[in-house]
Amino acid sequence: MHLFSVFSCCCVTLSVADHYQWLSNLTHSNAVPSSVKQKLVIDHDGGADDAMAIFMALLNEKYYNGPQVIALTTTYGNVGEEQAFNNTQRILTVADRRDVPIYRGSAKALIRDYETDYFFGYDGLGDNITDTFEPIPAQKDPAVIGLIELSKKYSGDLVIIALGALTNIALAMRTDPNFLSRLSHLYVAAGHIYGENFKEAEFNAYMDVESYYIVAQDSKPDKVTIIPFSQIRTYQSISNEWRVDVLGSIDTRIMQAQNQFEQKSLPVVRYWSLLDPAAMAIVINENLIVEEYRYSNNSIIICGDQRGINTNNFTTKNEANVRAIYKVRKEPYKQMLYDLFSAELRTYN
Ligand SMILES: *[C@@H]1O[C@H](CO)[C@@H](O)[C@H](O)[C@H]1NC(C)=O
Ligand SMILES: *[C@@H]1O[C@H](CO)[C@@H](O)[C@H](O)[C@H]1NC(C)=O
Ligand SMILES: *[C@@H]1O[C@H](CO)[C@@H](O)[C@H](O)[C@H]1NC(C)=O
Ligand SMILES: *[C@@H]1O[C@H](CO)[C@@H](O)[C@H](O)[C@H]1NC(C)=O
Ligand SMILES: *[C@@H]1O[C@H](CO)[C@@H](O)[C@H](O)[C@H]1NC(C)=O
Ligand SMILES: [Ca+2]
Repeated sequence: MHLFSVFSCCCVTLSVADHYQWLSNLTHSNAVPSSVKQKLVIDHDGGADDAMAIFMALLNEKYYNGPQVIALTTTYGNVGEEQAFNNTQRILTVADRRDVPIYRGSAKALIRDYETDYFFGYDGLGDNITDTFEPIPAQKDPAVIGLIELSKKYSGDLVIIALGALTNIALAMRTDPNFLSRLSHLYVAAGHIYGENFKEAEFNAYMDVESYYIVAQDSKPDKVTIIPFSQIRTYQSISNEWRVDVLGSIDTRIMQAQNQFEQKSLPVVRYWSLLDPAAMAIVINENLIVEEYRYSNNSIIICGDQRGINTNNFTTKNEANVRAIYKVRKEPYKQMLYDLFSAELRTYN
């Protein structure tokens, strides 16, 4: 789906990790108990998959007493940052949550930019040109400052989920060395676990390779969970029919909008396997969705023709920098999606 040009530069040499060596395969985690005290910030790149993840978080807050969504921060990837900002306003308008603050983030990678993929249409939301939105002004502070300030205000209670290029997160980590330690948890939806079927760079990781590298370097296994797209595609590949006929038939304004947002991408896939909603499902109820995680010495290759490929040396917690989601459950995920998107119908019946 994505073609990448070879880029070589002045780099340190990184070894490719031995991918399937692991010492510990503990199942279940209770590292991140869901709590009403928790606050959630979603850093996203404005695609239809981001829209679905945002809707899930807002519905979970409203109908299941889930963490309060206290801000959305914008990055680039599926579309440019300005379009992501516009899309954020549309998404919040559809959800009737125009009160959620928007912080605008970086529009470019730290070092090298790549073309957006337009997988969800030129505007990232299915190219329905008749759609309009009432503007929501952005916060004065840029996303990096917003993230750092919110981590202070809600010290110990803030969960951040990153759904696009990692520039904002890397900048926040390097701007304030205590940023990560104040978070409750950081979930990073990016990268692959390298393997037979996943030999290419993953899109979000590739959009800012240096930022991924920084985030991995500064991570701690208690604080950072990586959600590799390879694992979602392997374990949560859902039939297009289910997405269209079952989930898509839920008769709410939000699902109708979501169907429109995916109108460019749905017809071209047989299986529906989107990273962002799958990652949000893990944030919402990790114990329901995650079957297995592994500690990993996780990084990314910066140089040469393997640029953007992740390294995952599975190891003990002591030697790991992240916890990587390894296996996820499909049926509870589908049930969660169905429950969330139909919650408002049940409430009024
Ligand atoms: C993986 O990590 C272990 C433990 O630190 C180390 O002994 C081994 O050399 C690493 N393998 C690779 C390929 O980096
Ligand atoms: C670890 O993996 C092995 C091999 O797949 C399996 O037999 C064992 O039950 C697993 N242990 C745990 C705690 O999941
Ligand atoms: C974003 O919305 C503004 C205001 O409607 C518009 O002027 C601008 O062209 C839009 N940007 C993009 C990239 O569509
Ligand atoms: C575009 O949006 C309008 C207004 O929301 C809607 O009525 C129309 O059905 C949409 N068009 C398509 C092709 O989805
Ligand atoms: C982690 O991997 C990097 C290469 O990606 C290697 O330099 C480092 O020694 C590894 N650390 C451990 C603890 O395995
Ligand atoms: Ca995304």
